[in-house]
Amino acid sequence: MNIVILGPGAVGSLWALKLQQAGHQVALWARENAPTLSLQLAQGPLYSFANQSRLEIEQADLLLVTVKAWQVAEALAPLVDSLSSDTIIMLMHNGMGTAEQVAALLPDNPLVVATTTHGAYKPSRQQVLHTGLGTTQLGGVNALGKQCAFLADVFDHALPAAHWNEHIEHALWTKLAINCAINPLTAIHQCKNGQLADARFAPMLSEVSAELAAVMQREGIASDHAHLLRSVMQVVEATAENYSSMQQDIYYQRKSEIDFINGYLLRCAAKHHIETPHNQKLFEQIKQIEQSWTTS
Ligand code: KPL
Repeated sequence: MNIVILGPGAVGSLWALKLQQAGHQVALWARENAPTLSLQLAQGPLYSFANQSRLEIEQADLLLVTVKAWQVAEALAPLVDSLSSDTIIMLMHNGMGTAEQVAALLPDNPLVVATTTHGAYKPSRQQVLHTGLGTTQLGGVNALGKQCAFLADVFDHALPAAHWNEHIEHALWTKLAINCAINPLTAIHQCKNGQLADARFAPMLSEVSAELAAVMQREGIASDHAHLLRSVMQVVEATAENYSSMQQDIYYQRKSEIDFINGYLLRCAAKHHIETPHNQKLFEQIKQIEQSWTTS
């Protein structure tokens, strides 16, 4: 396939290398103004990729969007006129709420969303490390996207395991619940994920999960509080030594994904007239931290 990766951060670069090694024609669309960019996996060989090539965009069978949720609409806008309506758009990032934005920008394109638990880290502009084996779930958003189940084989061949999920919104909501609980708390307390196992965080983690379960049920996603809390605690344990992406964003004073994580939950809760004070509190605390950078 002709594949363009929009936003080759850690996860995007990992997929760029793995898809290229699996035999696909892969190009990048990064912010850097350079005709080519090189990437290497750990100490492996350096691979060169075309960058910011309009021709590659016009010929793309798949555009894999791996920028952060808040960057999706802005990053896609300049490419809209060059994209064919046959190009599959695949979104892969934390949080929810961007599929609606992309559907408005590109209403005729097949739209697919993906969620992955692979760990990736980019210690420099060229090098990417695969820090944790995971799984990737893909699923269609619109009618054309739902016909793209073959992509699971493409992704599974490049970096196993990948599965097609007919109910991808279930997987996205479960991931959202995990991110709503872990990300803001680790960012506010500037701690590793594993430290959330401390008893002082138990009431907050439980309340956040209960609010998520209530909103999910109204959104038609089968879920219960105990099951969600278990999923959160499993990730706390499995990623105990990691810093969450929001902890890192706040540490480096970068804009966080809060609007598409707890912020998305708050928008859904408001639609259903459900009170979600604990998610609201976490949302406001992160917003306050972000605002303190511009006012100080
Ligand atoms: O997705 C994550 C993130 O950091 O954004 C978790 C699952 C919390 C792992 O750190």
